[in-house]
Amino acid sequence: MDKDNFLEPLLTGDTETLVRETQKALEEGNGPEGVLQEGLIPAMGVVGEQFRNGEIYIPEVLLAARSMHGAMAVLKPFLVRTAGGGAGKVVIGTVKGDLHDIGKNLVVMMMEGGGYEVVDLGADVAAERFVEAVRTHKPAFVGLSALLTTTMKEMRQTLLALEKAELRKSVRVIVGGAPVTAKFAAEIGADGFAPDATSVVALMKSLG
Ligand code: B1M
Repeated sequence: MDKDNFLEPLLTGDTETLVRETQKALEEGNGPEGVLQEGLIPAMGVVGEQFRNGEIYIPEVLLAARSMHGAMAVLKPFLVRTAGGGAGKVVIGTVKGDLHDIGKNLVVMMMEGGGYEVVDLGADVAAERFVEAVRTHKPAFVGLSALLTTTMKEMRQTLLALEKAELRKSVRVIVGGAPVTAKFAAEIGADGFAPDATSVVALMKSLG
């Protein structure tokens, strides 16, 4: 599979072509996780590089994000095979001040595929909203995503808020997102870190 097949439609926001390329890759026998890891995510990485280098601007990145959502909708039925949520409940969101939700949405799909019932709070979620959701839904896990170095601190705030509400011991908190590391996760006292969506379920199973 060639990531360049996905790059051009991503860069031009051509959702129709991106969806077609995604379907074609599946029809050629590539698994949905392969299409993500070897095609769509590396292509999105190039979008990020071009943005960092000033070759493209926010409107192009927004178009790419919109097209990426279209491609993810094609993959979703293949990733979310297990119904019922028998494995337990998860509350997840992208932390306050952070609007990036593509990676978090992929993580949600993988969790659902792993049999978890997911309460997705969306993006830009304040610590208090996580606390409230834990009170309401009584999940086994809380998942926090951050894509900006400036919003990583909100993960710590969320953990502190859970602690203050005396809910910290009732949940396992897992964190992830491009700038997040295992070291950072340990520093803020999270229970686990997953570098990508495909390793999330294994991490959760290992935490029990
Ligand atoms: Co923004 N952005 N962005 N952006 N954006 C990045 C993150 C950036 C690296 C681009 C760059 O400079 N090269 C940079 C961050 C720099 C930094 O802090 N280190 C950046 C910036 C600077 C910004 C703005 C500040 C730009 C501006 O306004 N000047 C702004 C901030 C807005 C805000 O959030 N307040 C901004 C805005 C945007 C858009 C809105 C235009 C758009 C987001 C649209 C959306 O998500 N709906 C956007 C996008 C698309 C990107 C890039 C290009 C792509 C992100 C993405 O979707 N990647 C990104 C560059 C890049 O990452 N290459 C960039 C694909 C996705 C599948 O990967 O999200 O990493 P990722 O998720 C992975 C893992 O991280 C992990 O699993 C996922 C799947 O494998 N994972 C978890 C994620 N969450 C997890 C949770 C877990 C476990 C694993 O457990 C709970």
